[in-house]
Amino acid sequence: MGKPTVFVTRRWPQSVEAKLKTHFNVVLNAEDKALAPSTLKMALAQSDALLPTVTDRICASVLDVVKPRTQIIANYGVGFNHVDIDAARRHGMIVTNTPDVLSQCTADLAMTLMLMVARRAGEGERELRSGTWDGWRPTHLMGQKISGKILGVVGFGRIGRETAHRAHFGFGMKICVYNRSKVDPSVLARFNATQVDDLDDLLTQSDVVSLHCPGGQSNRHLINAERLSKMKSSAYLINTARGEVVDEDALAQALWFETIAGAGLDVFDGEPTIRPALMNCENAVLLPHLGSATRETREAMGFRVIDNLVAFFDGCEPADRVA
Ligand code: 8YV
Repeated sequence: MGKPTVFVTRRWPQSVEAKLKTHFNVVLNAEDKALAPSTLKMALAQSDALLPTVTDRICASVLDVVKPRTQIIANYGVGFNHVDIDAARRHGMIVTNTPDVLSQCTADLAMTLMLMVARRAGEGERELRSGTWDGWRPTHLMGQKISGKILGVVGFGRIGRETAHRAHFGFGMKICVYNRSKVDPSVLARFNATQVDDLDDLLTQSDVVSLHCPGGQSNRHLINAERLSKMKSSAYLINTARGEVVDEDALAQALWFETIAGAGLDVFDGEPTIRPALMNCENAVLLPHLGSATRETREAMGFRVIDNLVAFFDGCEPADRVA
């Protein structure tokens, strides 16, 4: 039997593409632009595996191919809310993701956003680059201290825990956790964390709220106008999870009227299009989905996809099967 054909929807780090080619016939997207649904359908009809990213909407209508050749959708990324899992199952395809390898870097970015927004780093950089900084003064761009404050972590999976670790051991923050299921007390004890059963309890007491739950329908607008109104006026919201978890119109209102102090966002509903209302908020730090964007992590994500594919085509269960 010849090598399986795998269709890669975006360019990957060179070393990963090279390794991929040693195992498979690889079809690359030379232009590295997000693909049209018709191209994704063609890929499903002609390739043994589809290797998508967050920029590909693998919805029911894309998966509805008369004779799909694809048996495995091996996602490059931990979040897979852009893949319709039920539809993939119906078409007899399995789905894998890339957990673990991006937890540390995504947590680092949550800390980056937390510090940038609380210390007004984005505002300061914009001021300096625009040539309007007129020198040091005691009241210039005063922000808030992060050390010793209360961090509310929403979703206590791998990335939430890595963020808690950095915040607690690096910045002496007290950790409050909200999670769908009960977290093992020994895990909470590692960070001296407390778990609350009601999200509102976390929102009312936290100085920083950091989102680490999955996207998808069940968490859509988890943070809405009502929930934002529970936050302290001095508090910050950090989102490195998925844009849809936050009602961004409500968030823009809260930022504009300063009912919360600021937000640090790495992900957006409908990205890469950003709501003008958010763009206009000086108290928001906005990054272009950089959570896992280090060479080490992006390579590790690719190698993890390869491990899943090799296992699958060898007739074994891939380690990171999610459906
Ligand atoms: C990825 C992410 O870079 O893995 C995820 O879920 O959000 C990002 O860090 C992106 O999703 C790749 O598909």
